[in-house]
Amino acid sequence: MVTWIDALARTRRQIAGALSRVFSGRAKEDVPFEELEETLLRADVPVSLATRLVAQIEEAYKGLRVSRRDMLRKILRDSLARGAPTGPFAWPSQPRPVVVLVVGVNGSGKTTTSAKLAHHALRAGLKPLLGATDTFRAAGADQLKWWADKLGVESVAGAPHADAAAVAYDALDAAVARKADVLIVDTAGRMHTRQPLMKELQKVRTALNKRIPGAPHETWIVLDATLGQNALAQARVFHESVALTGAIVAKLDGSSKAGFVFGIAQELGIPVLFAGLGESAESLASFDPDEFVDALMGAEQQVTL
Ligand SMILES: Nc1nc2c(ncn2[C@@H]2O[C@H](COP(=O)(O)OP(=O)(O)OP(=O)(O)O)[C@@H](O)[C@H]2O)c(=O)[nH]1
Ligand SMILES: [Mg+2]
Repeated sequence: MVTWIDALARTRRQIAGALSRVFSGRAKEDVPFEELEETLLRADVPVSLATRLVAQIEEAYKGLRVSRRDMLRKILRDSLARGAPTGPFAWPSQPRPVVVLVVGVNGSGKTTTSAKLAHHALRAGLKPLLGATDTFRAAGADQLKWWADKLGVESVAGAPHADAAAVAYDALDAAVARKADVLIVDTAGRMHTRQPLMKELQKVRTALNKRIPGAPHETWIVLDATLGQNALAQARVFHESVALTGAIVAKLDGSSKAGFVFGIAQELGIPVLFAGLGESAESLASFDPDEFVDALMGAEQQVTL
């Protein structure tokens, strides 16, 4: 199991040097504030947050040296707090089934994440069902089916080029008939700039809502962390079309731009619920702002070395 410390190693390496100089400087004149700002931006921390951080650290330089690290940690931590759930994600006890629509661009990690969510539900003692509405590519359904078999979970998939909305409807029908607690609906991810995808997602939502009013109860976007800020721009487009209720950051383990996570809550106002820290079914971690910030800043000795 990959840990937060491992997963954030690449981003941490980017900012460690600058942080170390900021924490160890004796006088304000010794501190490379500009370098700090540049480094934060390179790690895809949003501009507004980086600017505020540097200004506050400059201000705090008048105070005790020991407080700088805590102050930085607090600012970063607070900026993640907006709309964030308190504590690890727990599946709601109502309604049954809970319907989760998983969306995102090509290759962002939707299918893998859908499988990880099914595994998470299984571990919580629930019965998940996976719906494969990616009928655009034959391999899309096969990949989800492979995961379903591996996890011992039931799945419903459509024939290649079948209507995605009809498959979603059938999957929810099956989830009700088989008394599933959670239905996870994986979707196709062609380019977000192409209108057909947004139209298709809207049709999928309408079909789910037709079968159970109120469904889907959650619409989660899977963002590829290696894309950094670019993933945020994509999320905005989805948010306008399908009203996202949460974000999952996939591939955090391969990213050196994890600072973009700060922008999700700030700019989209949706909570980050999970992070993918690896490729296995177990590698989905409930998003923990404290662990995230601590892993980003590193332990004291790691940064000041
Ligand atoms: N290291 C790592 N790899 C991941 C993670 N999540 C997904 N991947 C990998 O990313 C690649 C793409 O994942 P998919 O789940 O197929 O992405 P998708 O969004 O379903 O792709 P399309 O259906 O083609 O749009 C696969 O090789 C996954 O194993 C993660 O958290 N960490
Ligand atoms: Mg897929």
